[in-house]
Amino acid sequence: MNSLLAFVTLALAAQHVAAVAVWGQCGGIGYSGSTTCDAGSTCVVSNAYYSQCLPSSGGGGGTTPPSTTTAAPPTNTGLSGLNAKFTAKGKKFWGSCADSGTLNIAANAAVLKAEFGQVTPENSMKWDATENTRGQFTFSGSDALVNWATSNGKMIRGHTLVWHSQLPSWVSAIGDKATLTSVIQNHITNVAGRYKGKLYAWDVCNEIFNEDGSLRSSVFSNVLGESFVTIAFTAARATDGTAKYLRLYINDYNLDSNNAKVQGMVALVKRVNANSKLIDGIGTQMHLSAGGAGGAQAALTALAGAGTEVGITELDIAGASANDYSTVTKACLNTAGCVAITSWGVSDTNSWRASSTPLLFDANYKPKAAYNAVIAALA
Ligand code: 9MR
Repeated sequence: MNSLLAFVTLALAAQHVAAVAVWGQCGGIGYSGSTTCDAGSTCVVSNAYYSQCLPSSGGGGGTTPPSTTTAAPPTNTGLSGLNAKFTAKGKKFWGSCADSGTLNIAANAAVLKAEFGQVTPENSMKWDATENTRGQFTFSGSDALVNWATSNGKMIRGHTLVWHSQLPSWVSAIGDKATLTSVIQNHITNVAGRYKGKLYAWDVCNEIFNEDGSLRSSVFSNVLGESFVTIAFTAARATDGTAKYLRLYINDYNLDSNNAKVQGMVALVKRVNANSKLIDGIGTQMHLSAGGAGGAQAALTALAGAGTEVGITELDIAGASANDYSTVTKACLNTAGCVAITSWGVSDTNSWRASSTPLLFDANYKPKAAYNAVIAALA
């Protein structure tokens, strides 16, 4: 079928998409389904990325939403609607990492549904999870995350395509440019391709810098030099090239003040984008130590100077002081280029650094003082 015929066929098919049932998605950036709701319900915009068929006033469509919708915050639990308050300030979402293990904890899922607008797979989209053996792809964990997010109206940040860690040894053993180039391209084509049209962003490259701003030694930089960045971003763009909303990110840690690593990041993004704009966003993970938020504003301002959007992608703060969380929240609010925040988990009990209790919710999934400080900063 030639492309014109394919387009016409698709357009005709789109005209015959059935109306959306009450509580279903009916619009939003990246959504391609029907925008017509069943009788008795109306398509209402939740945010730029999600519209939902809600019962029209006066009846129809049932009385209670299924548990898979973006429910209003439960009452009497101390919850205030974190994501709703953050998006009301013009930001895209306040998200959290997740995966099957945490999605299957009912209390955790309830908080995610009520309070967060986006999920990032904590581990399930990494190279060791998706292509542990060359050419054999496994998507069980990542499909579960994507299906949960889609049915609950949450945006998704893909994490991550090219990273030196959680990388199978067969990739690390590659020694020639041609093989490594095609292995990177094949990995990205398959993994990003599977979720085409469904993700808000991809962390295409993760943690590629040393602390002094130079390129970290890895199989990617050792074999290909800096060109692996362009190879990876070009492959990701080609995989999902028509999705105008898809943001391709470069992501790293210790970008927490205007330091040498920030400078190296900004310089690389400008260098790569000087040829053609491949990199849409810089992710600063922000795994902070206690009292470590003081440089956040300077870091965000410097990163935004690269000319891309900036996201705080893995926020957690040892001790979770109200002051630190408030400082980070205000720094993002105060930086036009800072578009979103993702917490690296909901409850301390499931955190990769649980012993430092760095998150907004305690081991009982109850909001902490840090949560209240964030809500106060969003007032
Ligand atoms: O939170 C993730 C943890 O479950 C894994 O064991 C770990 C393995 O490397 O990765 C953690 O997530 C990391 C993220 O993918 C990249 N930035 C640092 C995060 C914390 O280590």
